[in-house]
Amino acid sequence: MLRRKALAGAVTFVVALLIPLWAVSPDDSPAATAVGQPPPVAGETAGGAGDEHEDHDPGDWQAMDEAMHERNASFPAETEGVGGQTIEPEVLDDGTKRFTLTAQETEWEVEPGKVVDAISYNGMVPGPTIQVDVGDEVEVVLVNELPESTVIHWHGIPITNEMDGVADVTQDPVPPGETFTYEITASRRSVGWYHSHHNGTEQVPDGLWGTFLIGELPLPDGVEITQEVPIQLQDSGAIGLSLNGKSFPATEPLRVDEGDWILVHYVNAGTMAHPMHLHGLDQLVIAKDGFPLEQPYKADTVEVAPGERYSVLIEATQQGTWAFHCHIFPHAEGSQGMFGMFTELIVS
Ligand SMILES: [Cu+2]
Repeated sequence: MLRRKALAGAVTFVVALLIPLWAVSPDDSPAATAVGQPPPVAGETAGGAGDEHEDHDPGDWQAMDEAMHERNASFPAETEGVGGQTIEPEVLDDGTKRFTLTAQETEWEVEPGKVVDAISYNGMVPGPTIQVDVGDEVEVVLVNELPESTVIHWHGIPITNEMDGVADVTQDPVPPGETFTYEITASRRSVGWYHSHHNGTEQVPDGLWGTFLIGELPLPDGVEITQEVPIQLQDSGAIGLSLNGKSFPATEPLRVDEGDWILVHYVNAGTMAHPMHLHGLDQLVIAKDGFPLEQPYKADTVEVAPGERYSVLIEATQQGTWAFHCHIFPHAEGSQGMFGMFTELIVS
């Protein structure tokens, strides 16, 4: 059903890595670290993009190049945990597909040595990817093992009002230790997502979101895809600047063969827009928020605002290792090398 070769299956290798030297402060409230910050270079103080120029020591260019090279060469670095894994439903006697999402506190390794106090569905960030067919009856059982209340909202998914999952608007919050069952009729194709709608400023960027796909997008004549890959963007909270819950060098590269077409769904679960730029290969935008475009268009940079989804086809027309990143440089590349929202598309 899922037209995706699991990226988790891609061959990765462990490379010795400089343990990041910035301190992780699990006690910091997410509100206090509203925007994920790039890691500092060894020997420098932590700081955002605005500090880069002042921090730069032009006399030390060889050390800088060496440190950058070491960091960049460690990609793709191995970490504990893979987010967004496709979850299999329990199929009830009447054919209803039942999924269980357990909200829980989770230690999540965003990049090597950086383990944060996240919250998750089923122990992974992003939460499990749910994929069903058009016409399916779906139940999602929320089990709240958090020390605070929560709910789940179904963003871009056909829903009745009482199942919309907004605390104090359509339902009471689900307290710690309680469960709530959402009933969803998958009546139309969707490229959707789900997320907490209770204390959203903290719960969502700390880990409570995931992708929800219904059916398949129509593709242009003659196009067959070999992979369907959500790329879920985050920039804040415990998780910080990341793609699919990991920061470079722990982001997952996309590996394709020359001539392949792949379908990428950007899902922005963060708090700011991210212009997603792919080097060398065109992005053909075919759907916005799961709605197919009457006139698909090509772009090399696709800006994805919070809450939005863009679905893009990429044809691997040229071999090589292509940089693939958010084009806000303070989200992806600094004096320490690549970080945060940076990965590679490798065509062989
Ligand atoms: Cu960005």
